[in-house]
Amino acid sequence: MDDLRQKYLDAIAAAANEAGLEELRVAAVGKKGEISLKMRELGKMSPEERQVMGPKLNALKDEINSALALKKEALADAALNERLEAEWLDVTLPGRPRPRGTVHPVSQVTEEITAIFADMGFAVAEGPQIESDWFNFDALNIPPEHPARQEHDTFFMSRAAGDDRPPHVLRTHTSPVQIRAMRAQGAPIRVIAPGRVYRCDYDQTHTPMFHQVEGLAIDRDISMANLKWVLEEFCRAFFEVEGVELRFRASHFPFTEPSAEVDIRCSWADGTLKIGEGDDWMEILGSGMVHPKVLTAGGIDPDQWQGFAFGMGIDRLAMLKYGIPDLRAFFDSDLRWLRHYGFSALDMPTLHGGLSG
Ligand code: 2NM
Repeated sequence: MDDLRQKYLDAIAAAANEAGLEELRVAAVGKKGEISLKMRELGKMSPEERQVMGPKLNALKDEINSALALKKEALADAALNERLEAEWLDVTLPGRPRPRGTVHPVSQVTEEITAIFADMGFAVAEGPQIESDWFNFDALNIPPEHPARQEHDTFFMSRAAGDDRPPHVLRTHTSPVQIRAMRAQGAPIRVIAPGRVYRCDYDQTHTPMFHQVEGLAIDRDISMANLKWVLEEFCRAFFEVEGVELRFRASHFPFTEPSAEVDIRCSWADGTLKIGEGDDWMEILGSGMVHPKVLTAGGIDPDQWQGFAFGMGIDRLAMLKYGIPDLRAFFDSDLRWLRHYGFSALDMPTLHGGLSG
């Protein structure tokens, strides 16, 4: 009986899985198992023998049964641990792959500018990038022989041979959009016109395509004082600095009278730009009161209405605000540059949520 006991205890200890364990149970204590057969033999024994062997066999059966139960539990534990190990999951991983594209700084800054002026009641106007010379020049008080036509480095579209009409141009500013908005909407009007403009010029600080935003506010009694407040409010919000200071310098544009170029107070300590402090001034935009001839071209009576307009370069504003050194890299489509300077598509600029995250 000791041999039997040792044989089954060793086999149970060595069982690799539940199926093997079940085979052992059948072989030992199943209906026709070795121990069960031995118990059946008790009937043929003498009472004295039975009195000794009965309890021994019962004890052996109990011992084998409890060894089977313990081993079964151990095997179940091991199987569970194996599953837990295999089905391990890092719940801190992102649920979906991150989008790999980014928002271009020019798009980001355009959205920022739009949010600021929308808050002051300006709508966004759009127009064609290929313009007639009338909308791009004549309507803006730039007649054919005006020197500004040459200064604009205009791209001209070609005409079919024998077609003597003046060629269309790639718009050199977004002012033609303002003319179209005035003619479509009349006065009063408050719009900004952001978009692509084109000039045949390429060096460190010029690209043949760049981005401009122009603003226009016409009403009965709009003055330079309103212009000053709107531009100060814009700069405070855009550069996210409370103490902005602007300086208006008399200037000249064909489409405004009087005209002013606007500088912002800044410092250039250690080669880094700080807006709103220091002893330097940096030009950031052009502005003025819309010329009566321009109002007339826009279908608005200059004896009834007046207003201001301004224009600035979006690309340059993006460079200043986000410390981007080289303008030309803006339009190289270099993926490393785009990932470095690009914005998350979820950082939508709003005045309440913070313009730039
Ligand atoms: C500037 C400077 C000054 C301007 C003028 C107009 C329009 F169409 F209303 F007459 N829009 N923008 C303007 C005025 C643009 O850019 C430096």
